[in-house]
Amino acid sequence: MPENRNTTLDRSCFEILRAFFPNREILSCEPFGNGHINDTYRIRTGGTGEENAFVLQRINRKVFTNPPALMENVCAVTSWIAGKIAAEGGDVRREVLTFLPAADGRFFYRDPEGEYWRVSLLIEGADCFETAQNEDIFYQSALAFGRFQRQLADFPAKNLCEVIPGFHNTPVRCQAFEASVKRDAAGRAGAVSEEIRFLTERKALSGRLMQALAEGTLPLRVTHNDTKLNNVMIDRATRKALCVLDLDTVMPGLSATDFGDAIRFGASTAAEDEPDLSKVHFDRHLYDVYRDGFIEGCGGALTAKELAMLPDGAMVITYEQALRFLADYLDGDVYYKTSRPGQNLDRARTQIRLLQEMEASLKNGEE
Ligand code: GN1
Ligand code: MG
Repeated sequence: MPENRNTTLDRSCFEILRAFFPNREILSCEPFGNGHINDTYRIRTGGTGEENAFVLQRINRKVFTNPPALMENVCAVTSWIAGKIAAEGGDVRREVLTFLPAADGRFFYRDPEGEYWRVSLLIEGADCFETAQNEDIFYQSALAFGRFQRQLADFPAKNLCEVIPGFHNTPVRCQAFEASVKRDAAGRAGAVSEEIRFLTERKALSGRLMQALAEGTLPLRVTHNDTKLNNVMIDRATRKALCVLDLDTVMPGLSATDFGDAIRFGASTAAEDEPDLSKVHFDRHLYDVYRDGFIEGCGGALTAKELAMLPDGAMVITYEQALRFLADYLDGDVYYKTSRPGQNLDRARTQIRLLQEMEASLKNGEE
């Protein structure tokens, strides 16, 4: 292997790649994308096959404590989706992530330092967007996440491992928030009493989805849990959604939370950490655009109750995210990465503003 072909290629990368490509020449390995959790590289290899470009990722072990179980989830879901795409005559290599086995047949490689690595095919001729440059892109992301629900509607969700237990268990998030208020580890609670009051007054909202799940009126689904716009690849030529990315948080969950997280992030007129609240609004038109795309993508897979509870999903997840951001602010900024003081408080405030406007616009679930 010519280890001097590319200066960005470090030696340890070669060792890892050898586990996946024992017989291929590695031409380049460069940092790729702008994920906040995992380290990602683009690989180009020699070889006669048509596939010579790949994505190599190191799984963040601090966030994901059981990478083999995570990869079992991911591979079970991607192979299930691949089966659906093949049956419908789609392009399996571009419409779902394809992971490669290492030489030992497992879909990850554990290096001598105990780090976990995986390789997938690079989908070329497609882009991810950080913000909805126009509503068509947002609509396309809705179609993609809806389609994800449709393709997995008959997958036995219970077989998946709960990668992060209680991830969208809002009552549990609420308890954690109350504990953070009580602890007041960073001595900040006094200055944010208004925000604490707002969230405390809405405690009843936290149980709305989990209660429906417990009563059996909402079904357990396979959910993506990170349904942000930038986790969908859009085909450069057709401008249509191709493929859903970032499957690390795929777990059993509720369709309403996947819908709600996308709305919380995408149907806002400002960034999640915008300090000037006068710029932050819930964009009802974008909500409608996303809802229509999501329902179309689901292709009839959702029950009437799930459809009726989509607005609750938006409100509950926005509420939950406000709890999480404010709790982290009170804890002294220990979970979310911050690049400036007060960023978590700004984030909590944007979520509160969005929730207020959602309450007015969505009328507690009754549109
Ligand atoms: C985290 O790192 P990122 O942006 O993929 C968080 C999500 C939050 C989001 C808020 C594992 O996701 O739940 O919605 O920040 N992921 C985890 O921006 O906690
Ligand atoms: Mg993510």
